[in-house]
Amino acid sequence: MSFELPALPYAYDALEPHIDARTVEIHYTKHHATYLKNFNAALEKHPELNAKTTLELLSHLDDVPEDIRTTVRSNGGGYLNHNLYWENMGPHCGGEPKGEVAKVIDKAFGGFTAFKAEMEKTGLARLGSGYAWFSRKPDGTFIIHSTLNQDSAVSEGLTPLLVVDVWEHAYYLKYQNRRADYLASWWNLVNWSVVAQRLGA
Ligand code: MN3
Repeated sequence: MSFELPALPYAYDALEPHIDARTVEIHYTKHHATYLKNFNAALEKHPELNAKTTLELLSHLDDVPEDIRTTVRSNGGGYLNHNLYWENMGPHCGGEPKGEVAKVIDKAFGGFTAFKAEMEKTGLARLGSGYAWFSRKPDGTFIIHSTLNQDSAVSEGLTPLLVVDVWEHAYYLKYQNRRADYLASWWNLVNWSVVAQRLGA
């Protein structure tokens, strides 16, 4: 068994003008696809792992055979993190969260404005490459945090609700080094109904 690239839930140009079509195309067909290819190649060496899901592998890295553990961590992480990233964006999205998501954000962060500021600050503070996340902890509380390179929130025992890729490949063509501008514009793409689904799951 091998994992597959999920179909992008919109056209390459659907995230314009916030993320340009060329960036989406390269990011999805080259970066994301390469993580997947390397992840599958590593798993081929261990057919005994066939029945495991990506989530199971990444949330129990210590159980992954040592000879492929680093590859699973970075390339399996790259595969899963991008799946989550594409899914939690879309055209005609953005705006403010509603319902249960809004309640959680108000309670944990003191409102949407403070939540946004914290996510942006966390994304900006991520030295080098990585992700900023809004996740649920095992104790049911919520956290905004970042991970380095392709490390995944799930490997830290967290349940990801919303993620933004802050690798330069996610924004460089349009924004060059201006990660802050990318993050500020990115809110126009957030698909809050996906966040609500993840919160309910
Ligand atoms: Mn990326």
